[in-house]
Amino acid sequence: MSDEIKTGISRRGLLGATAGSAALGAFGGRLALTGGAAAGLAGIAATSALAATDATGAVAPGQLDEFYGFWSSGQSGEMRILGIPSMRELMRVPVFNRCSATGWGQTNESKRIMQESMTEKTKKQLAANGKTVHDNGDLHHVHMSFTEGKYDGRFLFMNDKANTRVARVRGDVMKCDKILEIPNAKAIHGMRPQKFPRTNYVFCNGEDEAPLVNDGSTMTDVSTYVNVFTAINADEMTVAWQVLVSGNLDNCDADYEGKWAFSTSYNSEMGMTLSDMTASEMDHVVVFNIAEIEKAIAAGQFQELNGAKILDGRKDANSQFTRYIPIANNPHGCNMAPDKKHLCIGGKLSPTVTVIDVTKLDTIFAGAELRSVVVAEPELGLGPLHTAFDGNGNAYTSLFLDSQVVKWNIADAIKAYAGEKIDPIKDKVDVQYQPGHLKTVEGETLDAGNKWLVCLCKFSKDRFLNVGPLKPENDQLIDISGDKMVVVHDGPNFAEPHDAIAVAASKMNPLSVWKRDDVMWAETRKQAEADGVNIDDYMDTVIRDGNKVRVYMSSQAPSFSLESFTVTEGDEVTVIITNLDDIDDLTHGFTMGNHGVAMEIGPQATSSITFVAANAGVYWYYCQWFCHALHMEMRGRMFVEPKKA
Ligand code: CUK
Ligand code: CUA
Ligand code: CA
Repeated sequence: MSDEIKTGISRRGLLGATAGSAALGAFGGRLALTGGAAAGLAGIAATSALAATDATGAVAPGQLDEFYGFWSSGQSGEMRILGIPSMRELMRVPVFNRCSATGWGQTNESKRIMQESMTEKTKKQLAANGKTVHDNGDLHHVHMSFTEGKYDGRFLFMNDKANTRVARVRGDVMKCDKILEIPNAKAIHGMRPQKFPRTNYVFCNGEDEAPLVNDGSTMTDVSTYVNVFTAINADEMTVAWQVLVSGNLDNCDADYEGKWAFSTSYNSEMGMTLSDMTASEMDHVVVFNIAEIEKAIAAGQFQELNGAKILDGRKDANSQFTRYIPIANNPHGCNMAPDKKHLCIGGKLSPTVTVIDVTKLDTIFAGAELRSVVVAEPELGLGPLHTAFDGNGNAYTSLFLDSQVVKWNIADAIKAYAGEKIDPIKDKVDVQYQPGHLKTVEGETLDAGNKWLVCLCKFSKDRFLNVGPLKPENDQLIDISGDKMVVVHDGPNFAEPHDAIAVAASKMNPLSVWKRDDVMWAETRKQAEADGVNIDDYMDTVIRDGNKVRVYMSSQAPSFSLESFTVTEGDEVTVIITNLDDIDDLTHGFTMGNHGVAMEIGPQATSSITFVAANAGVYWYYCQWFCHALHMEMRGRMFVEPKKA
């Protein structure tokens, strides 16, 4: 297989079998635009595809990737967009972090999003430290919205473990539009959108245990500690409901019928130390019964705490909201197969993956023995964390301790569990090193692909030039189209992608130029209207409002409409800019020298930023986004007059 790919041309490729047909699919969309007879098209497609992508996943200059890869970035707090199979980084989308280039976390538009759902406690905590927004986040999981089990391109959702938040990024502009701080829960970790009938909910796991009323009355009385599972209303980005659980929550997923959500727990012991957390033989996976929960919410059987409707799904409550299926101690990954039937739980401390048949889950709510829904438990290797799937019934599990990916067949694992003499393991490949998540293209959807697997390794050690004690991670591309898996590409990446998804390019259609009526600056528009300024047109107006000054200007390459403006020492200055350029890729910026102020203004966008002019003097502002041959000249002066005595 790999030999065929290496030569670039093979009988198989030209005939459009396995490898060739995958490539054909990739380029069919674009070539279709050129018209022509079907036979001719197929021929062209095969040639172009072979020229554009070689066996290492390299995509030739000028050629486009077949898939968008949406990457988490862990403690960097942003979402990244990579091309697959090239593994080229295409964009960074700031979400929980602050961004020097775009002004995310500084512009009024982004601060509104970051502050919108902040709890009073968080506001107090930030204010006490001289801040108005968080500077950091810990973004582990990025997932796209679904319609009927397939990606629909509308939204991407992502967690922040550090500050207990969930954010949403719009698929049309690739900017964050909502950040929700989740009340009652602590440390949102596992997070998944509902897959069917569409993403009405985003399910979120609170990983850390804390007293439900966390007011400082006790640390030692662990019986007051709880963990909270949250369903977010995905359209509104509000909390729909919460369920109290026994044990903590790690990773989660949802089924393909819209009936269930699942969460792994590594601390059923409710231990507070490492030895306590690993004390039991078994932990569990929690099954959430969505219909029963919705019924109870509709019937008003909830308690309200900090604005959220909470149900008690702990073991002692004996509710119909949850079931706790015993799993070998300290499981981790929670991955639903695209066969709509099998849920795979990574053993982590156990060398096994536990396979649960979700079509049998009704029986355990009717009293059947909890482990009766386990249909396979293949022994795969050391440290199984996460599992990905292709469209042929195979699963790929990362083995953290073995530094390997193991390919196994789900049907064979089920037969083996039933006593048949059959080895479900089909192949193992070394990866470099210590893999966490791994992803096939669209493998968490009904469109699961059979060509590429991305493996996100936590260590890179000797794989790259030494850049000091802090090394990059290593995202590896693996060709899974043949019987043997082949690692074809190393992709160094900065801290620290946990997870990624791949979405067919044909499912995404982002804008190149903003629409003028975008909600992103709706609040800014209101203020401008009150000031009698039309932000959709040329503007060069300075409004004085006590010690608040609002400076309205337009940008059009290579100049700002205002070459200078004047304020008084101590004024609170808001600069509002509309970029009147409406050309692809013509972004301007606004940086105020020596004021720590910078923002991006995309084509046809409006952005605003507020700062206090503390020192009298002349200050240049300039466009920091290269936009024109005279980009350096795109600048102007702010004069700060001394305060009159
Ligand atoms: S977790 Cu990082 S490797 Cu946060 Cu999805 Cu498993
Ligand atoms: Cu405008 Cu550079
Ligand atoms: Ca445990």
